Amino acid sequence: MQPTLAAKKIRSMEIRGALKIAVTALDSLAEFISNSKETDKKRFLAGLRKAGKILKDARPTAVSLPNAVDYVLFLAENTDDRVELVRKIKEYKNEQRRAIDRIGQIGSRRIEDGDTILTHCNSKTALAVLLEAAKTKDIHVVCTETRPRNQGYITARELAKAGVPVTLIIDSAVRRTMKELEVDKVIVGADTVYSNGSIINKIGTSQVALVAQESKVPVLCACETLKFAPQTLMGELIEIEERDVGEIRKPMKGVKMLNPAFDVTPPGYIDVIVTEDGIIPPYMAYQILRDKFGWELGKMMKP
Ligand code: RI2
Repeated sequence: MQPTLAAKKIRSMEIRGALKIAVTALDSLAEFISNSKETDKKRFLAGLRKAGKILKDARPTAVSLPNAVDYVLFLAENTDDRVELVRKIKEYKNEQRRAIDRIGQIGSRRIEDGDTILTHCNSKTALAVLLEAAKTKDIHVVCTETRPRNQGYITARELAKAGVPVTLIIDSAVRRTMKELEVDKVIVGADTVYSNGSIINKIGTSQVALVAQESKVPVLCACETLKFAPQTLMGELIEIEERDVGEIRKPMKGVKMLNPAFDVTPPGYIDVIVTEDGIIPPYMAYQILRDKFGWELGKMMKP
């Protein structure tokens, strides 16, 4: 898919989910590289950067998207072999697929037989944990609707299709349900992880986490390391996407509406982040950025 078309589909959320949009960007850039007739490396790279920017600008919050684009640019700058470049992009994409499977396996060990687990929105990564756990354990999943785009319906449908007992609730029923249904755990995905271990996820996640803490219910976040944000080490904040208020309802005379798509949950409200490299406390996010990606405090300051 051409970068402009891919960006359009990402913006409209026809293609959505933090990992899916990153993988779509990888596919789109691989196609761009394969189709490019540009023989001059400088001009080729300029074109690739432009395509990358179009994709990055599609949605501002999930860093998986710019991280994936930047990785392709890094590879492209360091090779003249475009066939090899496309092969490496595909390999990176497969790595992300393996990451989800691994998170599913690792995370499912934290789920116990008989658990009732609440999830918010639709995270393929969180779902991988639930589906893996359901293979060997009896679990019951509570899904929030996740207004205004109702991604919770997708989660509920997928779980029901897999034969997992599932209950759908409205977003404002989280506190009551946590107690009524004796929820044992909360599991969510993430769009971005800050270097201090805060997570950005679908709007409402921080409220769910707050209620979970009040009820002493552990919160698990299932998230690939691709979603860790290196720029936050240097104090950069991640923009929270404000979407069209038309997603909420028709305009009301004299009423202003706000439609933020994400919120930030501080690390104190999250018990663990399940990554493909293992389960970590959220405060270890800096270590992932340092040890896996080589981003080290003090060494990356621009003069
Ligand atoms: P996976 C989604 O954002 C949700 O916030 C979800 O928790 C997160 O991306 C991670 O999704 P949106 O695209 O990568 O629905 O785990 O706005 O699928």
